[in-house]
Amino acid sequence: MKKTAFITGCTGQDGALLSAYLLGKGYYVHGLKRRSSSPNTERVDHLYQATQVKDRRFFLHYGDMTDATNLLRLLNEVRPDEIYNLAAQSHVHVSFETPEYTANVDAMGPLRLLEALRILKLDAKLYQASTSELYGNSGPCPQSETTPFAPCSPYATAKLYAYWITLNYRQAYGLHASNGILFNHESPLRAQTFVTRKITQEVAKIYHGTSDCLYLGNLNAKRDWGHAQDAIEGMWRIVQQAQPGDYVLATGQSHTVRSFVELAFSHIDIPIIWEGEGLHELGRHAHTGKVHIRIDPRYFRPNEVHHLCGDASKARRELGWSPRIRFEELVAEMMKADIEKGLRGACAP
Ligand code: NAP
Ligand code: F7E
Repeated sequence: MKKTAFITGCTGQDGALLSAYLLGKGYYVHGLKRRSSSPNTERVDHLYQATQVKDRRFFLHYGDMTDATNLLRLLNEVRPDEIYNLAAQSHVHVSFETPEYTANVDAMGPLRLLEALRILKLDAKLYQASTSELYGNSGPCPQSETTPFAPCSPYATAKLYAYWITLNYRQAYGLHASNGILFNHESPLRAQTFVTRKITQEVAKIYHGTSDCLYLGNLNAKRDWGHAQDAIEGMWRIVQQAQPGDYVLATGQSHTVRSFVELAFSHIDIPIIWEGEGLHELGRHAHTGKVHIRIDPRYFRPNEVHHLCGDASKARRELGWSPRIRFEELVAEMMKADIEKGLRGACAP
């Protein structure tokens, strides 16, 4: 029998990729979408259209993680086999500006889902989108499932509550509820305010001559950047386990923002040299001397996480999961996609 999945955050990067992945496996997919005055379903519109004619397996429902009765009603109507809670105010920097809202969505939202499961006595497996931000600057790299948490932002603190309440409900009520502790994962669908996509989009604009300078914050932060498609497969594998659990999904390699920038520029044959320090640092075209990167203090955070790099040994061992797409391939794919969008005129600011 075909399985049914309920995906919150289905209009985001991961939600769109997961929807496509599960539809490809023959699932019925029900996604939660927020009411918005401007379009917010662009990442899934093609899936919706492709499944409307003779193979109606993709459904979108209005809802919000701050609305408990809406979630309760939808879960009662859909009665899914699997729930993927991907909805979140997912931007770390923005969470310093909107801490209460972030807590409501990212901490209380998962609680509302868990309560709905308990009240409805739903026998569904739940995936909670936990994050490497839980570790903050807690200690040595690489971080694994046993590394202590020390969240450094309202986002990470809200996600810490979500992590523990998922684990509590598993222990207290026997729910099949699991945490995926995912390190940064990217794709051409990544939102434009995250640093990787911001870089590839701006470098593509420089290539097309519609921009000449990229403004960034901390160039020295290090992240374990994997591909979102690999992350999606890991999420699904976590949910397929006979027993619930908590798993790190990561590549085990980290890179600085600076090296991401250099690699992105290399795709348009611009070698970068760096000059100056701190707010006065800049990146120049090594041959023409033109300045292509400047620092803007607006992009520094009140509290920074300096280095994240994950140890996914448990996922390799128990899930048979390993990342397939290398960092260099990820950057190449994102650059190619943004350059092509620019050619089609979709790269306008
Ligand atoms: P994303 O692109 O920002 O997508 C977030 C999704 O949540 C969007 O569909 C968004 O809807 C929805 N959403 C936001 N607030 C909501 C609310 N109040 N009610 C209902 N839906 C709401 O994030 P992502 O990169 O796909 O990440 C997916 C999940 O994994 C998030 O929980 C994130 O915190 C977590 N995570 C991500 C990474 C990563 O590197 N990508 C790593 C670790 C964990 P709109 O489209 O309407 O904005
Ligand atoms: O920042 C630095 C910034 O916003 C990465 C989310 O998916 O992954 C993501 O959170 C680094 C930080 O991602 C700019 O200071 C420099 O050190 O792309 P980001 P993030 O904060 O790591 C985790 C795992 C999640 O869970 C989150 O949901 O890049 N940085 N200059 C900049 N960052 C941004 N956004 N913009 C800049 O101009």
